[in-house]
Amino acid sequence: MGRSIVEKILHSHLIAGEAIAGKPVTVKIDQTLTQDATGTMASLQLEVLNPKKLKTELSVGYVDHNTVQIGFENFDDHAYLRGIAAKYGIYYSKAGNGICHQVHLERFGVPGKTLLGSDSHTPTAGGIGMFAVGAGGLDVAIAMAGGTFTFTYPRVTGVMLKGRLSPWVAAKDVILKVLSVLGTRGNVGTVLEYTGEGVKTLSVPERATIANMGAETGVTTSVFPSDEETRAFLIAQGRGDSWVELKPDEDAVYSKTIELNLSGIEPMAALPHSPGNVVPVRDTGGIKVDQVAIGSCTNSSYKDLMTAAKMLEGKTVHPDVSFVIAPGSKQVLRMIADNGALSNLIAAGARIAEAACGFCIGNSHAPGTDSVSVRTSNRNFRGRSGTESARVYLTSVETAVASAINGVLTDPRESGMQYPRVELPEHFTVDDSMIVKPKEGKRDIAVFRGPNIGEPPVNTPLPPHIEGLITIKVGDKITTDHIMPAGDKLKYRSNIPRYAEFVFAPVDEEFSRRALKNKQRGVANIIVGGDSYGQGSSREHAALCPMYLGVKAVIVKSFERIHIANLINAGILPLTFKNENDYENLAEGDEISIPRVRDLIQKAESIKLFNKSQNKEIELGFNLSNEEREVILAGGRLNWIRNQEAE
Ligand code: MIC
Ligand code: SF4
Repeated sequence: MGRSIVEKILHSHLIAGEAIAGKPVTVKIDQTLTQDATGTMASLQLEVLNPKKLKTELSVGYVDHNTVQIGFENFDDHAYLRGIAAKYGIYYSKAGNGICHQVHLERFGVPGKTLLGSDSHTPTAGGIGMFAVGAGGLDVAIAMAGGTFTFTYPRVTGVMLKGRLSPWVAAKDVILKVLSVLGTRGNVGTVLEYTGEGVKTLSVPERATIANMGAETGVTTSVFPSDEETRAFLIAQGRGDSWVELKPDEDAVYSKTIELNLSGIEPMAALPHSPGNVVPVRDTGGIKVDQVAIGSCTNSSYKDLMTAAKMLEGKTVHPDVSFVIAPGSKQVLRMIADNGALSNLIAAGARIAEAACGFCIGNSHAPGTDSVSVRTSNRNFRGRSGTESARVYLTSVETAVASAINGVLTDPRESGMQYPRVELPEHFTVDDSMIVKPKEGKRDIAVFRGPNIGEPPVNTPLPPHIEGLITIKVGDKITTDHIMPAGDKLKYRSNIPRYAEFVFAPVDEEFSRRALKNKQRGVANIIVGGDSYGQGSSREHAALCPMYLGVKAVIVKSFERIHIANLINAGILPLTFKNENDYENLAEGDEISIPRVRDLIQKAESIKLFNKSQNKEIELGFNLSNEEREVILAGGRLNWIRNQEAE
């Protein structure tokens, strides 16, 4: 039987486990990436593991999220990260060099290799044919120290592309179309593999846009073939020798196939407040726009910014629109500066932001009260922009620029402009001067630690019984932005007690105080949720901070992949309802007990919860591998590793 690209890469990296969908496998990790928002915690954890030498071929630490630097915290954290990079042999990409995923694609991505990153958009590198997966910081630290990652062997869905995109239709519209088909839930355990004749009509940055935002469907990753386009991209980056061909066997078998005719796709928009709320732009009926923001790891490539610059040549944006552009990398910014496109953008009225995440994570350019913001980023969860009442629409660069000019959400085909075809350059400007290369064998480095750097939190072993309260009950599609908001709180990422004050703040500002009080009284906190709990960001703080507040179990209808792994690593018990209707039989404030929980987890037997307040019994299940059960019993991954070492 023929193999898909995913199977080929995973087979060549398999270390343990059976390559059967749904079973746990351990694979070799060739490369890792971290970014500063998750990287401080990952680094603290790496220090606990304290490897003599990293086991990866390449590890890169990027600074791209926390670059606003209001107060001392960000700069101090950067200095800490730089020290850790030098100490352990990690490449360090300085603030201003660009967004991790864009820079990694440009400078480090290699087809056929595996990449584990402490950021949910790590799959961006699938655009260049990597098997690239997002994970919590601890899993990435473990991959750096041990060179492996354990996860569920995926089902592979083939996305068969036909035809080619029409003028004004972009890669972003392709992934928005995919999101309209797959939605944002029910895709856990799947990988999307793009194949078919249509693939070769898409450049690597376009493929990267599609792979990037595949994260919003909840799939493990998305992978493209490595072909002549990939080769041309690598040659243009001065890295032609990294190229290998990668394609599925003729008789490759997919667990499911989706056909997508690129020629039939039209400009699309994701409406507030979910990337899955996708409609054609022409159906949106002229919504007045207050802000347009171009950038983020989805759409900040050279092609994206050149498209914007060409569309804006000789024009100015609508007087009522605030127009922001954040280039994806120093390379992109230099190239548009050198060829004059930057001047077009400035002349048109663009506010040029740093080559960083910026507006995407809500730590700058927050829109106004009740305003409409059209963005080329990948997430429009309520409040993520930094403004609770703002309505964020996600579109392509073409749609965003047409809207900036008209002041209303505009289908670019209706703009009356000539379509600006942008070709990729034969040579990108290569300048790695903001990437600090680690020196060989230098380990005796004193790492700077500012007052913001805390300790990695450690849990206690799972108790024999859980006696507690339902401290909060939430609904479906709770994102990690709901659990652990970012924006202006981002700077507390390396300080768990402080950051924990904001757990669930967008949903219930009192949660943190309530939970801490319970913890101090020796009462366990339990979270109850609905379907697809933990969507979005990989931030392990959405598990670490609840753990710090004494959350012992999370009971939901279903979990998203990265978040459940983070809960397990933190030693929080992830449970699901055997009968989903029992969701109704738990209310906030209910007193519950889970007798013999430790014994039942040890024996892998199903669990009964007693709702003392309602006098009801509820059956709960869990989907944990043997190792994961051990991790839960030990009170989290760090304890488990210590126990292993002691043995
Ligand atoms: C995001 O887009 O939400 C982030 C910020 O990049 C996160 C990582 C984080 O929370 O630090 C992600 O996507 O994983
Ligand atoms: Fe940065 Fe936004 Fe991409 Fe997250 S989604 S890595 S915040 S640009």
